[in-house]
Amino acid sequence: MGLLGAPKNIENFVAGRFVQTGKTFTKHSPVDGTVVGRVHEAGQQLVDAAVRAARAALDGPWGASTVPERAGLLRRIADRIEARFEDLVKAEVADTGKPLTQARTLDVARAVTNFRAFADTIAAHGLDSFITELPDGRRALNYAVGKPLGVVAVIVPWNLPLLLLTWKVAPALACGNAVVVKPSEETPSSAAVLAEIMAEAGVPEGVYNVVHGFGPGSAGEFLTTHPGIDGVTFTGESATGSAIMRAVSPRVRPVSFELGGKNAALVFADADLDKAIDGLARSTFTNTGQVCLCTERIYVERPIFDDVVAGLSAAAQAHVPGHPEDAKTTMGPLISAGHREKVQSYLRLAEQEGAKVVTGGGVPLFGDARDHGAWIEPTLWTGLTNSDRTVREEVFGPVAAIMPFDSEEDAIRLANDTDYGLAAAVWTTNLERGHRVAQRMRVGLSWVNTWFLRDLRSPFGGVGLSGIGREGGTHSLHFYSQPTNVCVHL
Ligand code: NAD
Ligand code: 6OH
Repeated sequence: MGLLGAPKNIENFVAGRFVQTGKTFTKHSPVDGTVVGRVHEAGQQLVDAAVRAARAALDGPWGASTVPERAGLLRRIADRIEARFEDLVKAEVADTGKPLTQARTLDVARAVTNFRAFADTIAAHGLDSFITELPDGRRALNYAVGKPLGVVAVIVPWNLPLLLLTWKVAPALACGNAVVVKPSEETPSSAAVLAEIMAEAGVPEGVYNVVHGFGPGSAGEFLTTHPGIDGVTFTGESATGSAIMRAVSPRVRPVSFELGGKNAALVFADADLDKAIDGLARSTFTNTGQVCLCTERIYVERPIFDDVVAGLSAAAQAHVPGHPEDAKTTMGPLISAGHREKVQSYLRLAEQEGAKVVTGGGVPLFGDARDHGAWIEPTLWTGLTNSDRTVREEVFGPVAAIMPFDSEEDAIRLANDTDYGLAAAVWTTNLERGHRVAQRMRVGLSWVNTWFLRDLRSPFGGVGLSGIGREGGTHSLHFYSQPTNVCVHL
């Protein structure tokens, strides 16, 4: 028996129908290693069928759909997600082991918001028009018409599976595209439940397709190398982004990449210490540190260094690892045994690099079935510097290195000394400093005295190894639609 029910058959969804294949792989729960489901892996032919179904949908009535029709459809999808809320929560929790409370308040709640937010965005969106007046007296009216990008490949990771999938599918459908989604092999379930919801909401067949599988030699590669796709929107590791870029480069397709991070927090001596520690605890440990926005580098002004280390380590120790259904649980496992191997390799590396382990550093033992899961202790290090690999490479777990700084310039230099550039958080009660430092962060998103407070209209994305492009609000519309300019002589 799986964590939240009997193991499921997790099928592909192509042209409005669920499709089994001859080849399955097994998805295990990271809570206790039990089997969650058997996933039907899509081969080249099924991926091809999905891309063709998407193209056929664009060539049919969906291609002529109006903005009000699509905004209405997105709202119906949001309503149906609310109606099937607990099914999605169960799917997400079965795959990830995250606490039920988090799946309810963050993951599935955001899926609803994503569809409503992009219904509002598309309904309110107008493109520029202007009169051209040339020196020779000619005049013309220029206006742009938004067309869908076309067949969009949506490739998403396992950390916030439904949240990140809907963050891309909602604007893609708002703009009139048809999508072929490739969920992570670690989290196939919620995309399959969403397929049922799409059908219930009246999404035309072929507009939302799901193909399951892995990256190289599997559905991910078949999709990104398929000549029928018009663009790829991808969230995942930077190295995978690089591989996808190579895959689409022969046909010069646009990409939108939300990639890895090694995000910094800067804590100034004038910060409200309780609020800062509370915020740092959230930014380091939320979702077991598996959020692209999580903090893994914490720079603290020297006079308050010991206080921050003590406060944050108390917060780490207060975490309750446990069963997702237990209301007392505050931290779930890592996504898989394989990912825990990676995180543990950094726990070993940190010690080789001379880190002092302030708290954590090991694997919790439960004395029950959970010892077959992928659990890890929240871990904090001191004694590391920016030249250590542990401080330069993304771990993607509930870990952070805490390091001192002596001046504002010093803090900015240390925070910006990274190949990544997704997010930063500045903790200070000095208003001018907050703005000044936040603006100098080489990142896509800076927070002042908060973290992961997201307005879906704001631009989201990174610089450097953290990605290409921005999504969010009208920024998403720029990727998922292609303006056609019309110039009319007057
Ligand atoms: P991943 O790159 O291993 O996998 C992501 C997706 O890509 C999966 O669906 C996978 O099957 C697929 N994939 C892998 N290789 C592929 C290939 N060659 N061609 C096509 N598809 C391929 O990432 P992950 O381990 O699932 O997720 C964790 C990573 O995601 C971390 O690096 C994290 O920082 C990043 N992430 C970034 C953001 C962001 O918004 N910047 C958000 C969440 C996660
Ligand atoms: C990455 O792991 C989290 C991304 C969050 C969002 O894209 C969002 O919508 O807030």
